[in-house]
Formats: sequence, structure tokens, C-alpha cells
Amino acid sequence: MPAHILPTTVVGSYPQPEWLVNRAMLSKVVPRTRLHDMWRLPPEHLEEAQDDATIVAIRDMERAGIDIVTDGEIRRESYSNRFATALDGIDGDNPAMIVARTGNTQTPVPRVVGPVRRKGPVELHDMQFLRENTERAAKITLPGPFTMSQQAKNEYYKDEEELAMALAEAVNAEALDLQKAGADVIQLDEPWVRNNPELAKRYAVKAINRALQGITVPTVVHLCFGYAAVVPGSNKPAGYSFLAELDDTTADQISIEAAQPKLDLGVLKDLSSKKIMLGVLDLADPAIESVDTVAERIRNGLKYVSPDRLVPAPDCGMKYMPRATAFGKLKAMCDAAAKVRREVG
Ligand code: MET
Repeated sequence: MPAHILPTTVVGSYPQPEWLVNRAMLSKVVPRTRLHDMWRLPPEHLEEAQDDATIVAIRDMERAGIDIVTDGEIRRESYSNRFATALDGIDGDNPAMIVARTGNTQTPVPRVVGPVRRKGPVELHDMQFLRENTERAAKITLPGPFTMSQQAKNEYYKDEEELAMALAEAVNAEALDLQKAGADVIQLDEPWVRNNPELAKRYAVKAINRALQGITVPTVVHLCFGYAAVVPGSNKPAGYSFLAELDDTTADQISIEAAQPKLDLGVLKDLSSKKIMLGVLDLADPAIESVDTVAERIRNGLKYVSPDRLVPAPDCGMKYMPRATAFGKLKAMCDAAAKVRREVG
């Protein structure tokens, strides 16, 4: 892990090359079930192509100066669907329709038809490949149990809490394998806690803690208001409806989108026991921010969080952006972090 303060990282995803995926298919839908048609390569060449694209993503992050890199989530159609649909008890082939997180469209989601169990490792190869291909600290992301319980239609468990706890057990088994394979940081993506804060209050913390049981490497829980490409700036709320509660999780860091919604960082006082992965890149802005703009956002964060507790990051995943924009933004962020590091001393 980097020894300096203000280590930079990403939320997870990096743009997938057009030669690998049909990006137009992704532009309007965040897949909950599998989207096999998205891949341009025939099955016999797909893994090699995904490996190569993953190396491109890792090298871009390194070249931009990112301290804690990921595999760019290159092998996934969405951040959550590959893991969720790989589990026993989940039927992804006969989807049910639910109202999307943005509230205005119907999305196909997998059905829960039996006891949820992990059949075997899902992201283990991704983690091993990342470990073999970078000297930097390596982070891997997993969909959180609360979010997965909301992205499926429960037709088996007595309630969604029971489903979330079964999912948490599966996430935990996977996380333990990823830790063994050399993950330096493990992140759970839980953006849905803000959609249903009442339900989140009942069981999200319990489910997250179950998913992280026995994990000894640093852990992160990521929240956001949705990809900028899917939820434009004007539709973003001014604050989180479920945030202070996360101070009760066993996670070491909470990751929040803050640049695009111009979040009042006063909310960070509720997370005094955590490190904060702070979104300092506005992914709805097609322009690459100047180093000064990003440095100012980091300095603003330092008014509320001590330098040893702040981890600069983009607001969310960069999956939907042009690659040159993603790279430019990451570079501006890393240069800004270096600048503020010198100021803080
Ligand atoms: N790790 C995911 C990503 O980087 C987070 C998605 S939250 C909507 O894309």
C-alpha cells in the first residue's frame, strides 16, 4: 500500500474498448441479467481479449499515477450482474421486470428461485490476473448484498432481509478467496442503499458486516447517485438519505460521490470513524478538469477530513466515458493529489 497521504484510487470500472464490447448497447441500460450480445468476440477468443483489455486499463491507471488500481471491471457487463447471476438459486434466464433505480423505466432483473449459494469463485481469475500484472496496490470490487437484494425479484425467501443475508454469505465466501489471491483492498458497491433508505436502515449494515466477516485487508463501501451517463446532473439529489448509518459498518472506508452533486461535505462528520474515499471528479462534465479545480476539491475535503483519512477518487465508475476523457481526468486527479500533498507536507 502507498506510504504517502492522499493515496489515489478509482471506484472500479474503466472504459471498455469498442473492439471488445458494443458500447452503444450499454448506453441506455445497466444490465442486471447477462448481456452476452454485448461482447464482440466469439466465446473462444473472449477471455484472451478481456485479458488484453484489462492490461490496457491497468497500464492507463498506472500511467495516470493511480496508487491503488483495479482491473477496470473490463470482464463485466455491469458492476453487479456477473457475480449475481453466477449464484445458485438465481435464475437470470427468465427475468422479471422491476422499476429501475432512476424510477422511470422497467428493467429486467434475475429471479431468486431457491437457496442462494456460491457455486464457486466468480472473480478469482480477475483478481489473480490483476495481481500478476501490477506492482501497485490492487483493489477488487464486488456488488454489495443489499444492492443485489434490490436488483432481483425475490420469489423464494420470506423477505428481502433473508435474501440479503444469504447474498452476504456468498459475497463473503468470494471476498475471502479474493483476499487469499492477493487483494490489497476489497470494495463493496452499495449504491442502492439510497433508493430504499427505510429498508437499508433495517438490514443494510448487518448484511454488509456479514459480507466483510473475516476480511483483514482494508475494505470500502461505495455509494453514489448512479452513473453520470444514466443519471444526469440535474436529476441528482443534494444529499444522501442513508450515510451516517454506515459509520456502524466494519468497513474501513466509505466512498461517496461528491463532485457532480456538489455535496455539502458537512455530512462527513457523521463518518468520523472511517476513511473517506471522496469523489473529486465530476463524470457528467465532459471536460477534463484542471489540476487546480481538482486540487481545490481535495482541499475542500480536508476541511472536514484529516489528510491521513482522505482518499481522492472519481465520483463513480468510468465505464461509460470515452477512454481519453477518463485518462485525462485520472491524470488531473493524481497531479492534484501530488500538489496538495506538497502543501500539506
Ligand atoms: N465499481 C462500480 C464501477 O466502478 C461502481 C458502480 S456504482 C453504480 O463502475
